[in-house]
Amino acid sequence: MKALRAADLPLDYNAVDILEHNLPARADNVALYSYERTLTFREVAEEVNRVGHALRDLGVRPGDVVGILCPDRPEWVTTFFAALKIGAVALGMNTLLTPREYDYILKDSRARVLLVHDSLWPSVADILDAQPFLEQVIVVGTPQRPDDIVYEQWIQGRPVDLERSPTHRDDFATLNYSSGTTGQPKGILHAHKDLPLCAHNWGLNVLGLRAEDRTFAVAKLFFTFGLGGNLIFPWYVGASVVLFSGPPRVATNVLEVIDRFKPTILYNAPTSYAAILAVENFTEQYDLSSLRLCVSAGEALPAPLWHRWKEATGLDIIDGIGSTENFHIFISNRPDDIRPGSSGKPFPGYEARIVDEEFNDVPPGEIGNLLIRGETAALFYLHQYEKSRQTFLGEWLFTGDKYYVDEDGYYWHAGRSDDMMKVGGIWVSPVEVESTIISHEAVLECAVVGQEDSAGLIKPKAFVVLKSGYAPSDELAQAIIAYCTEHMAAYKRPRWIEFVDELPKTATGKIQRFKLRQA
Ligand code: 3UK
Repeated sequence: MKALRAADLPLDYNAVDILEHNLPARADNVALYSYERTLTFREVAEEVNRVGHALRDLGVRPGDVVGILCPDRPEWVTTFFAALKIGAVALGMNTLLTPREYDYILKDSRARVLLVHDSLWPSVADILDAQPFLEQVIVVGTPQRPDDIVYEQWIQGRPVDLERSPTHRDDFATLNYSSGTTGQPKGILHAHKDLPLCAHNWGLNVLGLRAEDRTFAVAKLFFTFGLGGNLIFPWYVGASVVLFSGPPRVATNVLEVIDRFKPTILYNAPTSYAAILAVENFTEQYDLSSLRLCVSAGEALPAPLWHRWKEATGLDIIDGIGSTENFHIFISNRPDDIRPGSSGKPFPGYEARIVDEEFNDVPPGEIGNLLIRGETAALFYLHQYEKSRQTFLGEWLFTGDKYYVDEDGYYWHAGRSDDMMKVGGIWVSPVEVESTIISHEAVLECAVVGQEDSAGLIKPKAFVVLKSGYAPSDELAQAIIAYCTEHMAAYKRPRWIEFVDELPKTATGKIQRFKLRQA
């Protein structure tokens, strides 16, 4: 399993090649399935060229930013590749943000053109007039203002061939905003080279994607987990993708898409695996037999959940840790080498170190800060000099994750640097406590944060969402605490349990422990 290196790519590489290398050999194969349209590779490539002409006509030049605020639909994909092909930067925007956040991102990114779906119009209507950099809005669907251009008309009659911009492999291709625990979201740019490197080194070498596969991601294309897994990697190997434009939070939506479009690979986040498992008789109601493999990322997948999924579906889940900073996954389990509950091992293309606060390597079994060296790391956070210097440490990237390695070389996530607790002078990972609590029969979801006790010392507190059929009570709280004492070192047990209806989460499904700490 040899890693693809940046130096293996030609200097004048453009990542639109990931789409176009499928022509002519696979031109008439289906590239994209969706409720809206089904498109072959040829049809996608031709529409990409039309959009490319349309963007150039608007004056979009190499290096300019093109915003995409649209559900996962064909127009998302064609605009994305068109931007890359003409040397512009595609900004995939989270569809779940507030007007204030869109205002910040449009200004910070300097986007000159914005593709917006009419369903998302209300979120930007009030902020579009006051944009110093934005020049043109393209609407997918019904136009909202007299000067807005409608996508269909915009591309109509344009030539179906277009010359590639001779981008350098290090030119920027994508921009994504990642929300931190504090402050404004951070703009993260990736170069053309990062896309084939991730596709090759994880999608092909680790996951084992092949041309016969059909992928489906619950994670949307605006998130690099979805973008890589459900567009870039499958097309890199000639496989097809299933796009779903609706809300993925509803587990039955996800099940319906699988039942109807028959993907072979499912990318999902742990929370959503749990939500599917909570749907009664889901394996009888929906046909999941097309699936051969599942992937989990975004947060740690607790071992009990891995086993419950395996028991219910017979399918393995490949858990891997990735980040927007690295574009995608950099430590991963493998189809033939899975340790449930762990993130697996680094694979060719990435190296990992686990270090203490002075950057000395810590011995196996000891928790430290995870550093990653690989050629897909971003170089900086846009307009955030100080945060950039704390994260991008030359060749090494400070992930902000706490990890330890077991005696067999598997990496175990132990929370974020800022979520860790010192309890009685010893590190306690909220993730470990959570995975014990979640294995209790009454618990659907939980989050553990540190809270000061009467002596001002930090102790774990658990926020628990119960499964339907269970009601909050003091008895149940005590039973869960007793269960924890039985199943792990007693000092790690939660001292308090608070029952809640739901946990605060980011748009991408990560539990926001900092919100619980503040509460
Ligand atoms: C956490 C995980 C434990 C971890 C992502 C796959 O999540 C992605 O990107 P983000 O920038 O967040 C990165 C942070 O999320 N995390 C992600 N995966 C795991 N923790 N186990 C995991 N398997 O704290 C990491 O630093 O939103 C995931 C591919 C692309 C991505 N962007």
